[in-house]
Amino acid sequence: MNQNHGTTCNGPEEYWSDPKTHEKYKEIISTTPQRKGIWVADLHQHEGFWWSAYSLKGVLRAQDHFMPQPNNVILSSAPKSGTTWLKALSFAVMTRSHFDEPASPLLTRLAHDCVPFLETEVRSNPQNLDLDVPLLATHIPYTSLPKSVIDSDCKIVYICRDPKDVFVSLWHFVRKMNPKATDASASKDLHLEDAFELFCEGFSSFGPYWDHVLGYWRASLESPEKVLFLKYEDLKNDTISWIKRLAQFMDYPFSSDEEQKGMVHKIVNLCSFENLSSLEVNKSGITQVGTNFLSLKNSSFFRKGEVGDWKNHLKLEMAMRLDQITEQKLKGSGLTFHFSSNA
Ligand code: PAP
Repeated sequence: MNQNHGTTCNGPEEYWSDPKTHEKYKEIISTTPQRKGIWVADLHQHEGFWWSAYSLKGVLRAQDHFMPQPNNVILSSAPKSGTTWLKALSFAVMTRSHFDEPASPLLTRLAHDCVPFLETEVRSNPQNLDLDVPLLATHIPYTSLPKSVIDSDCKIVYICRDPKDVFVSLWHFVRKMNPKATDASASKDLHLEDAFELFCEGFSSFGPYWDHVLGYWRASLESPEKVLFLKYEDLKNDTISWIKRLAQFMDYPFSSDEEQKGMVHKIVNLCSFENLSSLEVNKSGITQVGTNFLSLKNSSFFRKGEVGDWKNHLKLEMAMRLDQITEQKLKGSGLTFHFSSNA
């Protein structure tokens, strides 16, 4: 894969380190409302969402400079909604002709090393792949995406998940983070109840969660040819059908010959939680977020991979409260999560 993943930026690479640009973004960020949220550093409010300063800088940069290629497919999600899985599946679909020669890069690389984020540098393997795969990922809410993406022909695949499972996944994840930056501190003592309040209030990285989901939901209704909207639970329930739909949407449809030869099943198995979480790279590798912001064990992206693990963490009244918020926020949108709090 080449360094740009089939993607170009409008301007020299130096914009990342240009002192004037750096100062401009620092200035914008310093004027935003700032508070504690579910993250290792304070969150900043910008365009209706809460971001870490690191992500916000990346978003501002992307808004100013990112130019997609028409064949780019952008995999979008709020954190802990199924990003890693969607990256693996989409990458496997697009690179299936390379599976046996030698073997899929997914066997030796974290999915985040195969599909880069638009706004942040998250990687454990500094070597680029020599396959040119036009995939990118982002956690940026729809309304804050670079205008160049909205105006382009590139497609967007969005994945969302039951907010109760997102919250539980996020709480576990943040507690495992090991920040190196001086303005950050570890969250291993963050109590579930405190984190729950913050999540309900929308004070989570890229939150409020519901606003993130609704932005893409509305876009998928307006432009179904541009935005494919997926739910983690549907993907779990019927992975085969949804992979076929995903492949079709990305313009990489399976031929009947491929289907007969079991290619779809091969991809499902390759990208299954059981398989990916058992690979050495995902058990023992370390990922860096930014050059010196924080480090994470690759295994922290693979915890349980189940629907409904919230039942092992949330009291019934907490689950009911989150469901009520979800119902209220999504009211009238046509989007529903059919997940009973006492199921
Ligand atoms: P990210 O936004 O930080 O990249 P993301 O991949 O969206 O995280 O979410 C991680 C969740 O996806 C974890 O859920 P859990 O905490 O409830 O277990 C992780 O286990 C789950 N996950 C990772 N890979 C897979 C997979 N192949 N199949 C199903 N779920 C997966």
